[in-house]
Amino acid sequence: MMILKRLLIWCLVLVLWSFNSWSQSGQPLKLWYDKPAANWNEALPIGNGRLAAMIFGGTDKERIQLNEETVWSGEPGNNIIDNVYDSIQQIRGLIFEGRYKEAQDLSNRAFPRQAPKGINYGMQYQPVGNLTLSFPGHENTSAYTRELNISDAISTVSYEVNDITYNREMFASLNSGVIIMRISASKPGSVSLELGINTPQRINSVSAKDKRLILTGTSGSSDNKTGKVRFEAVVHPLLEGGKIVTRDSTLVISGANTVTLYISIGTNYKNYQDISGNPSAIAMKYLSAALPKKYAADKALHTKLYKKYFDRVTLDLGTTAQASKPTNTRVEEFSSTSDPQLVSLYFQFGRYLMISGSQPGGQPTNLQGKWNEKLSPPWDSKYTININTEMNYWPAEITNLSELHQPLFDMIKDLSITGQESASKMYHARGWNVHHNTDLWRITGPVDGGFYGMWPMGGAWLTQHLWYHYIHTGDKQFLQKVYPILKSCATFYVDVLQEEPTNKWLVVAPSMSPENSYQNSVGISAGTTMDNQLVFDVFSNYIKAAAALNLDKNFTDTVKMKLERLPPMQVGQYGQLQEWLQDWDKPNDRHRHISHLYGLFPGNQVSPYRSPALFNAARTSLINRGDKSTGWSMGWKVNWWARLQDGNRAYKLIADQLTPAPIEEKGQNGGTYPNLFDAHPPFQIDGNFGCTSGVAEMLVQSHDGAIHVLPALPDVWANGTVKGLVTRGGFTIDITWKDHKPLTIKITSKLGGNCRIRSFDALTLKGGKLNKATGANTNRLMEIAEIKQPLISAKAKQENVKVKKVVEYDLATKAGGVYILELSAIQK
Ligand code: FUC
Repeated sequence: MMILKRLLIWCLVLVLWSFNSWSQSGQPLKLWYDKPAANWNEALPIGNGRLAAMIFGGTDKERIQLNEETVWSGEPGNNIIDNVYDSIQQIRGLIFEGRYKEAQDLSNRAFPRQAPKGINYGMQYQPVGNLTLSFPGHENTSAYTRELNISDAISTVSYEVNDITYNREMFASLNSGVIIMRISASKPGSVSLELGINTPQRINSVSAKDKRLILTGTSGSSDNKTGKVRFEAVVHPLLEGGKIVTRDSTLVISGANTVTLYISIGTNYKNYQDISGNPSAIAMKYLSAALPKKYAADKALHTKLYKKYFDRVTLDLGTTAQASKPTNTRVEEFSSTSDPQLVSLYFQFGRYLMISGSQPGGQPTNLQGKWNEKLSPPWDSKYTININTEMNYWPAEITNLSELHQPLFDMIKDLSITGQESASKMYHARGWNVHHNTDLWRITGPVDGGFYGMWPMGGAWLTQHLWYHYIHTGDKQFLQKVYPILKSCATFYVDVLQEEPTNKWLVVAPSMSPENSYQNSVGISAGTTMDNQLVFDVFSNYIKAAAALNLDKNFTDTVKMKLERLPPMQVGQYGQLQEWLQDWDKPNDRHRHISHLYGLFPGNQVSPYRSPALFNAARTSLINRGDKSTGWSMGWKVNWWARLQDGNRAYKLIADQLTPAPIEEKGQNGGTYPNLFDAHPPFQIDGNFGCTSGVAEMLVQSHDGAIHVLPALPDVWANGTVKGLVTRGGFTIDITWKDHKPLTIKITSKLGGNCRIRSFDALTLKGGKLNKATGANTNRLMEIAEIKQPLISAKAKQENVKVKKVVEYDLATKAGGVYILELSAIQK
């Protein structure tokens, strides 16, 4: 009896220990399932930036869907329609005369909805194909699990057949640049399978020779462009025991102890204007470098490289029993259970996707990151730069993945060259610009016609990312390198701004508030709020950059003069932040784009402390637009509610995001697929990144002249720890909080300089004295540009939202210094 009692106590201790160990940060974070994927939205993504794959985890039939980031339809070349300057001038005239419908009609004629002859509206990101594996006799299995461990970026499948346990381990190696799968079994000599490869690409060939599978193909053609990206995928199995037989187009392996598959892919793409590469040589280069490496060593190095990024940030919001359930069940049950660990998993999954999808030297993540099975994916899986591409990169700086921002910077550099054609031909302006879409070939002209495409602001928004990188890293060399791009972007707006007739403000015209309309099918306008905010940021950043580098005094003066004449923000009749120059907003407008709130996030032109009227107005606009929408729209809303310091509403949006995605892959109701991919619907990766950024913004913000710790904590996150978030000024922040109050804040200063901390609770400095903040923050990387006083409609009845009182401290830091702040004894 005694022994039984002891045993029971031990069991209890063990259960409690294992349960507790789950809740510690540092435990493996996993997506896992007890069935193979029934469709693509259940398959699991791996990637190393250049290559990407979706793993279905089938037992008798496995499919690995393959992508390579430069397989796009078409060929080099821009898409600028000739002789449109006169039409643009006429459209401007009509807008300023208030003849908006006529302006829209003319714009629709000058820029037709379908690409006119000789022009293209952007190319498609396309798949390479599928690796197929058949395991005869593996139809009926037991003890099945498949998982994606995002702590080490390895995916596994495991099951039993006839008392033999089969394991597959797979990763896209950050080390050797190939995709590797190892198949093993608990009994020697039990691995037998047939390997095949196929592609949906129309031009292709599959062959099996020298114990290798080889797939070659050419990308598709669309609009006026011929598909010219050639690719080659090579699959090379390494066997331990057993034998391999080469058939026509398959490889048959039998009786092996283990099989390790190396998948290497090359294309002829060198850069946006050069496709003279040799796909076969590139595939072979990666393969021959990978093959001699030992599997275990490659895996260890891959994991090490991955962890270098991933481990920089940990988030512990607590764990409940839900965490032990399969991931799809957790998504299904999220609204009816308490599952804070699913939020931290989802947050970290966004970081996983960035590490796996955006590596230095490669392409930036597109609408589907790098994961796409279709020849004609939704919106071509291009770069939509009136929100989606930028959203992909919101987590880059704040979640400590700064180097992975690089592919976006490279694309901006390319666009600053190709965009000179659109600036000069379409607008007779200097500098560069791009409209609302671009692709692998760096097109810069309008896409999808006058209604969607007449938005010459893509460069204005994209270049904000160059600035974010600088103010988070303080990297002057980087600033020097990108300065010409910032200057040339500012030059475009110096040239292109028009004086509007009523207030004589300088505005962009024609343009639009992305994809929204103020009259039936009429969206064309001048001086939309978002445009004004963007130009304000382009000019302000440029002025700060020129000052930091001590350059171009004369041009800076010109930019300053133009900046003075931009329109102020306006509060309209409903107390809303006006979307357009005129008070045209409708309170029942539920459009997914809420572009005029750019100034609230990611911009920093709306603050509860500096501009309370705008803060209230932005809040009213957001309330009017409602919560439920497309995935990316909800992702944006998490960030907005965080900036509005309403943690509960931000959390509500996260919960909306974590509802199961609709079966039908269309419409405007987003959610989450079983594999945690965001549903627009269909799958679109931006919502993943938007939410990841939003969670970080709920915990730390640094856009408003100070580092605000825990600015938007929801009631449900009473206790927690976050480590490794990065703020402007190069400060790394760790926070442990209890009962909604920050217990300790660890600040690591990379660059030195004044660290201004803002908190709802009084703080003390461990081992020193913490001074209350005085005057403006002397840290130039946290400088805020003064906005104009807003204009407020006489009709506006504004609700005055109570903002919680804050305390601010100044801490003089040294580069490399570590500082611990603690909750003041009076607050405990
Ligand atoms: C914009 C959005 C759509 C979609 C597309 C890719 O056009 O309005 O919702 O996200 O981009």
